[in-house]
Amino acid sequence: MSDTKFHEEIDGWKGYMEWEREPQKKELAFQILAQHPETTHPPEFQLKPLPSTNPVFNGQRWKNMHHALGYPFSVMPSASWDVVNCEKASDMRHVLEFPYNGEPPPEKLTDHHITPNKYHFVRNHGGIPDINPATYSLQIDGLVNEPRHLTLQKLQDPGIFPQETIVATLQCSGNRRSELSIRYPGGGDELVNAPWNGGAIGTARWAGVSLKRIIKYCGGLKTGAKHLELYGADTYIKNTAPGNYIVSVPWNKVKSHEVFLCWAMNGEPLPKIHSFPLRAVVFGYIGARSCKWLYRIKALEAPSKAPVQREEYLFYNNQVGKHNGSFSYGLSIQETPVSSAIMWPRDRDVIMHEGKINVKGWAYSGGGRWPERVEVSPDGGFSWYVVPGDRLSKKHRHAWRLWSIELPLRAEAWVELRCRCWDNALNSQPASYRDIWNWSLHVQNTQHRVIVYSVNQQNESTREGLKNLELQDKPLVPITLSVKFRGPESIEPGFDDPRDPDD
Ligand SMILES: Nc1nc2c(c(=O)[nH]1)N[C@H]1C(S)=C(S)[C@@H](COP(=O)(O)O)O[C@H]1N2
Ligand SMILES: [Mo]
Repeated sequence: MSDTKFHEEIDGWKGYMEWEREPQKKELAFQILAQHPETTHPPEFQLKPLPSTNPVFNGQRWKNMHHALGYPFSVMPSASWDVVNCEKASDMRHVLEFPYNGEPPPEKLTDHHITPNKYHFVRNHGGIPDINPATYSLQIDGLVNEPRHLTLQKLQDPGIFPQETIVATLQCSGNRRSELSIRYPGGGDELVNAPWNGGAIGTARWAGVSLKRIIKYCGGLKTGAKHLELYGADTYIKNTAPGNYIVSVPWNKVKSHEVFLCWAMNGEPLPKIHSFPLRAVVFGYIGARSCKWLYRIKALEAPSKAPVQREEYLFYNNQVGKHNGSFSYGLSIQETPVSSAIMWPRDRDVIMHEGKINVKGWAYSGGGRWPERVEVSPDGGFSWYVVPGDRLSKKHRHAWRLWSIELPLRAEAWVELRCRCWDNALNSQPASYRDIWNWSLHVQNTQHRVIVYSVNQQNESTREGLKNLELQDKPLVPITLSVKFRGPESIEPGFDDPRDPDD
């Protein structure tokens, strides 16, 4: 390793590279990556249907970039994969192997009001830092009256900071993106790297301290400070330029005790992949603001100018794309709009039933609003059935509600099931995908559709037909399998006439 160009900053912090204070280092990395044209190869997925492999994508482009930089970056792809295999359930749907992105299988997601840690989705932009808690410290600087370094021990001292727990949902702004991208594709880094289904959402009981108290401990903010910039220790390589993962949150949000710094998730220390030993959790905002591997907080007058804050997570008007856009055309996405999704049944399922089917899903609204009503339609949105109150999980200010319903279903056909949520401010979800379409395919919250083939055994002919298939030992599923209709004996009198007009 004598030719190592990059050195980790702190002993015991594997995978932490400081870029923001080291412009020369940043320039060097940029030069190396620019000389490796293979690192800028187009991503694996554009307009084609997603492959059914797991991992769906392996992130070769990102791996190449890490290998090109040499140690310690070169070992991160495999180290990251080791952490995944150790901390996540084996049936996770690995959307991207590196940087790791994964979501649980849909039917597992709605099994628990509090998502088990091993099934909580993961959205990473880089490798997974491995930080020694004994040498952990959080720097607080910028426009605070008394800048400080706080050790984990200090942060966890209940004599200094009261500890709090809260049930809160995290959702990636790209959740449900794949429904949109298969109909109306868009651009943006995340489309190609995170084709999420409806599983980039999870709920945990977080334990930690309110960031407001920490800022107070630092003597409060100086006049003019309005935003807090959050620095993540991981390296995010954006278009061959490496940087730390940096976002910001408005002081207003912090002031109302809606930003916690957390060290525990469901009564356990944070898993490495979810940011051991400490992370920010910003309630009701898109997941992107909940900075992981947090090592620095800087008070600023204006929102962060770092690329993740200023150039990503922007909601453009329908007319804007890379051919005519600029970052200033986009609204910065903060609070997440009301959404819901059907997790069971699955799209294209064939369902045999007796006039009712069990439908299950989640509903969530950001900004401190909560699902007040969930409705499900068996007919593409003509009629809606209300999920009974006792089939909705508990209400929290900042968390989802899981729901289920015995949905009346008369049809003998392909039907489109839909769901929609009304939050407590009576916001609901748009019906049309184009209403929500935005260049980077964020916050896709249309009424969720699932298409199923309904086989209604309340109908006599259906019952008879199924019995007949059974006698012949022929399966109904897959319905594309060629099986003859019932034989000539099923032709009723009058029907063997020619069906042409007589004259
Ligand atoms: N340091 C850092 N923080 C980060 C990210 C990241 O890549 N690096 N990803 C963000 C995004 S986009 C989301 S959706 C959430 C995901 O949190 P989780 O992986 O713990 O579910 O973390 C956010 N915080
Ligand atoms: Mo995200």
